[in-house]
Amino acid sequence: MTKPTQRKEAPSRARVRTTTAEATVAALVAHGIDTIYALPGVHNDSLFDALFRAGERIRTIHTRHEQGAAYMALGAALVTAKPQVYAVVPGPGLLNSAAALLTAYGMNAPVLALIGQIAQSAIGRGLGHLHEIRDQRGIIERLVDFCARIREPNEAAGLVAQAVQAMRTGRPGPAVLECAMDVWGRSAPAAAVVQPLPASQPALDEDAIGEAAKRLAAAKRPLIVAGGGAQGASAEVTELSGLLQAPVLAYRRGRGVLDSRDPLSVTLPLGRELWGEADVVLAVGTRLFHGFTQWGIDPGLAIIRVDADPEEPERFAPPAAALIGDAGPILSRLLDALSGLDRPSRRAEMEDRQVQMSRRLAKLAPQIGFLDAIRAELPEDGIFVDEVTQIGFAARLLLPVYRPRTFLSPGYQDNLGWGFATALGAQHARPDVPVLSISGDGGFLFTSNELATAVRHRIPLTCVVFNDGAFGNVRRIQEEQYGNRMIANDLANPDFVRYGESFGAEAERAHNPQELRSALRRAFKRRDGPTLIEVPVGPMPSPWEFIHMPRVRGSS
Ligand SMILES: Cc1ncc(C[n+]2csc(CCOP(=O)(O)OP(=O)(O)O)c2C)c(N)n1
Ligand SMILES: [Mg+2]
Repeated sequence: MTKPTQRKEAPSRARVRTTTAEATVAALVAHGIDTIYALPGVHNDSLFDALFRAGERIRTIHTRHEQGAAYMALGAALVTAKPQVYAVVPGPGLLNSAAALLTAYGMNAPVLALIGQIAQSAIGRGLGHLHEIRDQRGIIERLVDFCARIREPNEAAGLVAQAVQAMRTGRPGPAVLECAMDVWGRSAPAAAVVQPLPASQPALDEDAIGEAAKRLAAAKRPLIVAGGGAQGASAEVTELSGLLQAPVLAYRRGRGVLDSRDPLSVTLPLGRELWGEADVVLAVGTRLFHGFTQWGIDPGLAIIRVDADPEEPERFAPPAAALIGDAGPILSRLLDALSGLDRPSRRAEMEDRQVQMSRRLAKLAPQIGFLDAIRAELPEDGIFVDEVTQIGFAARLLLPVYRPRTFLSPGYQDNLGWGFATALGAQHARPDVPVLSISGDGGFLFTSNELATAVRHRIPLTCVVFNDGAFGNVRRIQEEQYGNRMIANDLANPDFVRYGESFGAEAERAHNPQELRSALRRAFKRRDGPTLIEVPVGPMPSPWEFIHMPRVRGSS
């Protein structure tokens, strides 16, 4: 096999030529990228050839649909907090991956998409070339903040560096590099390797820190709200919570920032009660969607925002203080400013309130039974990937989460079908811990074709499919709110065990929480390929009264 060009043997640098594809791959490697999730096609043939010739420096994981490649990159980005890359053909390839790109945007995940293009000179002319799409660039620009086209070999390294810098600067998020099919293979004298560009951080605003510290020190009922932007600042949030004796509310993306075993750790329903009582809210890396749009605000509530995005704090209502930048260093500075603070413990009060809230939530008993089984078997550092399904909705409220980045939830897109393929990427990027994907029978079939990818690449993901033969959530809404007029909610399913086995996955059926526990124990021991566990279930009690809750303060 031909190995990558050994520069040492080249007579002089000027005579070494590099293609755009080779320069792009070299730049990705220089940025620490070791995997590319991809689905090939003629527009990207030269890119795949460069990936072949890069040998072990970068692994190519090919999927069965472009959405699988993009979701896998998303899952890998969420568990590693590092940029991850996928590559697909233009037009249909781009659009097939678009829901995942949209989700990456909503989740501020650093996913870099390499998207092919028709021949450079044909772009924009509407001649009907293979996979041509009107204004591909314009479509991409609606989806991500950074998009550029590599037009010649010497632009490649610089544009990769800019894309990675953009993904890491300010509010993180996805980026796209396009490249025309005739440009990938074009060569030029090799350019110097471009070093990664620093992600710029805004200077700490000492006045805002002072204002925030003053308000927090004087607060009688402080509440911390943690979102996805707090995942990298778990230690600081935990320390602040202890110092202020402030409960920490997390719902989907902030779960795991404060260990659920801490009585100050709360999810939505208790969080809403505390929101109603709070005089100061410290919002870390969160849009505060529930607070602003459902629970209400009034002049008695001062809101301090910590956010990577300078535009975020002003979006709904002007904050009492806005601290812009990475949550970790900002919260460290706040901790310094608050040192010596002594607050009476709220442990007994919070333990009591947690018990009372658990009594109300006990209504979700069927979901709780399965979640208890999952938590009992999933190790403390195991990763749980949720879905838009009954067990997923309940997990957001009830599954104890012990560490940051171990609970993946799709945020405000809440797009059915994200779970299995995202979990596959998470498991590929973190082979050292078990990853558990849960789905409904509806959501699972969105990306279950990627079982073939899991088998082909020996990814030991465990997936549990809760099969109620329906888009159960839709069905319950039709029952309760539309006079039982049932439409488009019943599902004809495969036999999931035989389906899984036919791919070469291990598969079994579990009929209750105890059987699920033993099935999970077997699955987590298996490290050479995927396991599918089907759990037949009936309708489950609605979680929505604990998610969409009425106003607790202010007037509309
Ligand atoms: C991309 C997308 N399409 C449609 C929906 C609307 N939707 C929300 S839940 C749901 C049904 C989910 O069915 P299933 O996965 O079987 O879970 P169940 O509710 O039965 O537990 C649908 C269609 C969505 N959230 N996202
Ligand atoms: Mg279902």
